[in-house]
Amino acid sequence: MQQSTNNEMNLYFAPLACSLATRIALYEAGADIEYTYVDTDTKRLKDGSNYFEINPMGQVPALCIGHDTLLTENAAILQHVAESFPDAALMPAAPLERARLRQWLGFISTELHKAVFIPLLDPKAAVEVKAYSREKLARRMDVLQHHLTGREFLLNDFSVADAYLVTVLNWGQASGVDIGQWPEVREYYKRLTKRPSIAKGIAEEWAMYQDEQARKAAA
Ligand SMILES: N[C@@H](CCC(=O)N[C@@H](CS)C(=O)NCC(=O)O)C(=O)O
Repeated sequence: MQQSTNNEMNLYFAPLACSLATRIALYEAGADIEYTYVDTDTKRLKDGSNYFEINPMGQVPALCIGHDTLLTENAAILQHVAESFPDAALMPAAPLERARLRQWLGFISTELHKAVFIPLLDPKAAVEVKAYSREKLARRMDVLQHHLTGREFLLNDFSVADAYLVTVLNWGQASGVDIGQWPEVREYYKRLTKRPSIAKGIAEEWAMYQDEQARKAAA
């Protein structure tokens, strides 16, 4: 059931990219919105239009709100979704707990997503860049391992930060990161991927990802 009157949203996404976090948050909220596929290699939509004309960074996620408002940056989009669908309780209410949510969104975005996983995933990243990211990986995963010990979620309850973290941990295999080295992190990931919103989002985007790969291989 949709829990907000704000139903004029369109999420620009790429399969299994960081935009999956927003999809999970929207599924948690029961939001009925549009989803538009972006080929992040060619920066084209399915109808051939140039995505740079929509988002000059050419990145996903981007959330179109109404007809002419574009919100970018996963951390901002996730907080906007949480605030637009308050009944889903995707972010805490108390100021300090909200600050903790932002702390984790910042950590996931800058310390994990951009500093570690993107260079490891990017076939164009130089060997030295990958080595730098690998060197940064252990301390960041150790911090997660320590924090997640004895906890179900990053905060007291499920939040958009969990949607983002599970999205990034989902890149473990593709990036050559064995998250099994951090058992609490692995258990957290395994537990969260059973959550219905996450299982559905990953299954749908995995199928789209395979289609995309097959299409590109055939081209
Ligand atoms: N700072 C952006 C980064 C988003 C980002 O890195 N998106 C990736 C997919 S996970 C992307 O669109 N990559 C294509 C590109 O950078 O050209 C955010 O946090 O939302």
